[in-house]
Amino acid sequence: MASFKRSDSMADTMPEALKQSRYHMKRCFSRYVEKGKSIMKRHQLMDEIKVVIQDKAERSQVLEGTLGYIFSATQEAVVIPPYIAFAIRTNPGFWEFAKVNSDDLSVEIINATEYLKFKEMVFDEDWATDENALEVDFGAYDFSAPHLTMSSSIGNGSHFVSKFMTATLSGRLESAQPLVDYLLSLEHQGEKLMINDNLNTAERLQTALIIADAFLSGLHKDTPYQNFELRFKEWGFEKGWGDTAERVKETMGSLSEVLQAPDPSNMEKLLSRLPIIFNVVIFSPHGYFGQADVLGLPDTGGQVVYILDQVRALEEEMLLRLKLQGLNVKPQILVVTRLIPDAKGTKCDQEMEAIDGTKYSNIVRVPFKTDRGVLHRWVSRFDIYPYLERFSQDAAAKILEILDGKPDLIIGNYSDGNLVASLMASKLGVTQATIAHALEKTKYEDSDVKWKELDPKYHFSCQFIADTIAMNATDFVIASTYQEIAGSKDRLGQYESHAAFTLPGLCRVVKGINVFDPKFNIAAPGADQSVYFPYTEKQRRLTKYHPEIEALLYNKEENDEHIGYLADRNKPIIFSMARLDVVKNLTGLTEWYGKNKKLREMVNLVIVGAFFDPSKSKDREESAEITKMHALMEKYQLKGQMRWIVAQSDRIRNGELYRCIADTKGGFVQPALYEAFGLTVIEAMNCGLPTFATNQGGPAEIIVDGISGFHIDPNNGDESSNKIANFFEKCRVDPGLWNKFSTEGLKRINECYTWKIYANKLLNMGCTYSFWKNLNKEQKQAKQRYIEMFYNLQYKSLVKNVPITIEEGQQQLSEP
Ligand code: UDP
Ligand code: LCN
Repeated sequence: MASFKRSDSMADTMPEALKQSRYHMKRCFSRYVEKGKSIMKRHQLMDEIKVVIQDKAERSQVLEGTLGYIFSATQEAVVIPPYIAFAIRTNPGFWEFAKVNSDDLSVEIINATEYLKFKEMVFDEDWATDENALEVDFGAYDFSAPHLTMSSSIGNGSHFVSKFMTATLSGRLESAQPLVDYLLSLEHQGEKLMINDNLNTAERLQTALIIADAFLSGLHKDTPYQNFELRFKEWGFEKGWGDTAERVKETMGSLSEVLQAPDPSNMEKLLSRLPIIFNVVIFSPHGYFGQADVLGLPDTGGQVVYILDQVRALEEEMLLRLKLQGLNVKPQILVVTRLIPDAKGTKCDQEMEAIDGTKYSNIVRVPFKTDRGVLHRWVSRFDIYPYLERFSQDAAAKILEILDGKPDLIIGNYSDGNLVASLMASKLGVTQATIAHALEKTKYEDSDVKWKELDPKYHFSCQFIADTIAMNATDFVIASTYQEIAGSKDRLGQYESHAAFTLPGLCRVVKGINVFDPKFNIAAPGADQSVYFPYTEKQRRLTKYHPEIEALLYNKEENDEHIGYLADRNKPIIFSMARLDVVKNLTGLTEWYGKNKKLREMVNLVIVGAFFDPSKSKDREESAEITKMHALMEKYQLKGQMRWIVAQSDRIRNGELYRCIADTKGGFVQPALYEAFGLTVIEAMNCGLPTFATNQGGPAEIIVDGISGFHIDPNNGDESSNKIANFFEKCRVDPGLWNKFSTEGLKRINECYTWKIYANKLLNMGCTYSFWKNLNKEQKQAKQRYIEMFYNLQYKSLVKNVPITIEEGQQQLSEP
């Protein structure tokens, strides 16, 4: 059999491969088309093969070469007898499509658009064959922009952008004029920075830098900028180069290098030192967004924790950079969210709230308004779309008032925040970043093609279009992990799923987003290390909480806060904490534990999440999970070995709770069916808890399996619970093993997952993409016009289908 290289295309190999196993394949393909039109996922295709080729050895032989590779790389297939079209993902971001005739096994290679049309035939034949069905192609505006080409480079965009920039600025000295113009444009509240009009050409700037360098060489390195500020001004230099002679010399050195012969490392260094970002606006509209008593309320979770920690880290880094730039400026960060008059005891009805642990950062709340007035009630993130345009206008006015000018960077969070950020950034001409946390599209199978069925509940048509608009409008995307962008070998990336998709009857997005666009960057969050620190740091331990935590874990009584009890307190505790969504799979973990005798004998189980009365939940899914949890405790008779504690919103105490679990030589388990990133994983690791986390999503990247923790397969409970049990069994004989995993987890965190690393990366990106945007003004403007048209013609009409909440005393208007 011909050997198959990963680089070979399907066009070359598929016909021959089918021919080689013609007898079996003909039977398989007949089975595929037997049931008529459908979409089949990889596992379904494989199941059919198992039925057709029952003999294991024979099956292995058929699947051992090229065919096996094609089937294992197939994400799905669309069946429309007699044809079957395969969507084959050869590598993250690389797709091929092939249409096979089941009668004669002939193969036609098709493109993404043809594949989408074929797929639409399953759902809406008239629309699929309508020549004038709306096609959206964002790629049409990107043809001249540089792109990455290797899967392994995805997510490292800013580094590549520096390379592309150097190419643009290279050559004759005049090619560097865009950089000079950019430097000339830098200012803060009307005060010029870096250079003034005396140095308005690359040549003049280069000469002045040589003179300045000679002058600086004669100064002591610590000489403050003020001592030579006047002389520099005469030469054409303004503030911003540095606080001391040494720093100024270094920054000027980088610029001189770039002017002489641009190289990416000096380019990156120079840009990261420029005074570009003073004020940042961060959008997280949906609320409840607050600092106390909001975790556990619907739709709030990691996103709130992430943003508050992000702000603290960002402000600290901005203060440091401004000092080093020699500027006496107070940076401001505003987190802009929704004001909810019906605040349920939280502070979400307050207009301004200073952010703890910062000097100048605030939460700003702006209410949702409609023609009927202010909306008092909370609305789910799925129903939020009708309020966003008005919100973005009201928020813009408020922000301009507070900042007394435009922000320098606008960051959106989640679909709603990213759309608002896009609207505002394009209106004000400000650099934009987006953060998704979790994109909804991949969470629900076939959510695009089945949008009509799902829309009444989720309004995915609005969401997917809003997401596509924001991804294209933004200057850069901040992802927490590689898999969020481009998935893994087997799993589709969250962004990647927007590369080409279709909403039959509405629009066919033939090029949504390209994961090879250098706008994608990975900057993983951290956990607040003043809250989540190792259990071994005895002096810092918050012993005042110990009696409360002791009662929470061990007292025998059942009350509103905890049910179940731990009879044997000498056993280690395995711990998990999350919102009680189905996807978090806390009930799955409970079931694994219930079933695994050895694990039950070895350790106790403590779960934190939700509350106990299912009828009190606003969320159907949560309510069903609560009921299931009670049933499992009953079924497996877990009382005595398991404690279920209600959601805990005091994060300081939660930090100590993780450490108390570590005191028992226990572990943390994150069993989610899918987790976008998983903050609890890094919180636990920061506290020194050996961690077992899902291999589906972000945690698979955070933990190196068997070194800094363990991966567990949420779809294979027995294997996972045995993996946990085996670890604790080994620890009984070798206590050093527990310490090893505790230490290695911490090491991994400090190397890769801290807010300090994050803030540094984020500010560097802000600077890099602000300049990059400037270099590509025309292309960006053209794309922006296309986005506006899509927004106005498509998105806005979809939003009209989302009902507006009518509150008591408000009149139903004829038009929503
Ligand atoms: N959390 C909490 N109390 C709870 C459940 C969760 O404080 O009862 C916190 C948890 O410590 C973490 C965040 O909520 O900081 C959850 O973030 P994660 O990324 O794990 O999941 P998400 O909820 O965002 O999907
Ligand atoms: C949302 C999620 O689902 C989590 O996986 C993340 O950790 C969290 O946001 C913070 O980004």
